[in-house]
Amino acid sequence: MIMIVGPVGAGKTSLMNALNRNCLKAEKTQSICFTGGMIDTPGEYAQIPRFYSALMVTATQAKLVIMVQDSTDFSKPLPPGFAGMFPRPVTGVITKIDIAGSDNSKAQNCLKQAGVKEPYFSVSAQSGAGIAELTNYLMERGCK
Ligand SMILES: Nc1nc2c(ncn2[C@@H]2O[C@H](COP(=O)(O)OP(=O)(O)OP(=O)(O)O)[C@@H](O)[C@H]2O)c(=O)[nH]1
Ligand SMILES: [Mg+2]
Repeated sequence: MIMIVGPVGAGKTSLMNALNRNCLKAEKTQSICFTGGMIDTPGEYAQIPRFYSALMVTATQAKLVIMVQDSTDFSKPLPPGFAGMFPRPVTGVITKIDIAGSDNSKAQNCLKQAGVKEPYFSVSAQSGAGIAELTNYLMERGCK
């Protein structure tokens, strides 16, 4: 089981759908949701400290946490050291690399600030870029 966390609109549900080879269009996630071997979380849970404890408790049901950073929107930064709060290994995923103006190195910096260790995976749920590499990594760790 994998849990996906990150700010509102960062592309968590779209990433989950891409990993599940599901071409549904993502709707806004309203609550913590277990589907297809993954735990999708609403962005508010990563942005509002009142919700952190719910994320931490839910993470105990996952083997690995994916922390998502949008490469086109830096207006909702992850808190410094955020990854260190999770009781599970955290993998960084940079989303929306298909969009013009996407800034991969800035996104890497944000993940670093949030305490996420490399390697980072850069993906597009839209074009499918990077999804196979991330899937292999998750499979090697027995998470998929
Ligand atoms: N071009 C492009 N758009 C993307 C990509 N991933 C997500 N989006 C778009 O970004 C918007 C937000 O995506 P979601 O997957 O709903 O984001 P989320 O992180 O699940 O958001 P919450 O559920 O609100 O926390 C949607 O309009 C998606 O279509 C991508 O890789 N490329
Ligand atoms: Mg969502």
